[in-house]
Amino acid sequence: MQKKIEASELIINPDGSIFHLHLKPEDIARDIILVGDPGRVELISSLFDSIELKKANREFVSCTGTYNGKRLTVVATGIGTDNIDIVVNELDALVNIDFETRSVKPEHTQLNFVRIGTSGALQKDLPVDSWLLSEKAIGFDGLINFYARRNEVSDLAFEKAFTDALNWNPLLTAPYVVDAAPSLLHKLDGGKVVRGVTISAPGFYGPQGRELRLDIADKDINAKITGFNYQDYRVTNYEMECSAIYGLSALLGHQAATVCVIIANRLAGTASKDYKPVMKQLIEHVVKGLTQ
Ligand code: R1P
Repeated sequence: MQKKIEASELIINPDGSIFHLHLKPEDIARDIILVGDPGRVELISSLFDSIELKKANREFVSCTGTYNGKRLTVVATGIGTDNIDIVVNELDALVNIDFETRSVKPEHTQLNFVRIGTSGALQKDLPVDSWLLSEKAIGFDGLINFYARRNEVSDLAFEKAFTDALNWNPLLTAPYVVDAAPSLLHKLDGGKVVRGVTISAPGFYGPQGRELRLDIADKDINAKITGFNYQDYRVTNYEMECSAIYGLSALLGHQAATVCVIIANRLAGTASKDYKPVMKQLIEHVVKGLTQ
């Protein structure tokens, strides 16, 4: 007999939907596209053959429909790994917890998560408007460190090589290194896609080495990251959600991948004037890859 999850731990709204996402168990597909920007949900769902439902609460805007006859759900996460903790745990609960008995279902349902985002490049040869598929993610955010079995889903040798090479500042959270699902990477290859290793930072400015009016603690951190190599890997880009999606998916038994449009190159000092047309092309590439 599975233990009952109390009302304080899993909050279900009066209409039977889950606390933040306002979605019910029957509302979501097994293939789920995650985007940061709520406006991107409209762009993706405009490609659907049919729309089944739209829901919104705070920044969590969702739409379920079909593309080429296959059911897909799009969910806007807003910015940051703290939001990913909410989104991935609630989507998992919708399929793997029985809302009537408030217990974990005996049969596990696996979800496929593909994040489509925007990102800044840390290598010279990744120009603005290129597409970056994250084989691995390095979490500067610390989210996965709160969960048991953290070491089981992390690349501990990579973590050690990285923290040694950067002479890691002990005041910062210990970074974790987690992998994408190979089957999803395979589906998303092709087109302009380049594979790489992505850092998810817990902020846009200081945590990604940007200085406006505030100096950062380690002025060499981005140069050290760009020059870091481990086996055949190099670190390619910064964004703010990928690590938590990979880490939670691995812990919960789901598949995940992230592909981003590079909208800034931090070495060249350049930024895209209008990344929206390239984002539309990337979205078409992803929905085709996911539904083939
Ligand atoms: C910062 O501007 C936001 O853009 C990137 C970062 O990860 C962060 O969420 O992703 P999205 O374009 O998905 O929002």
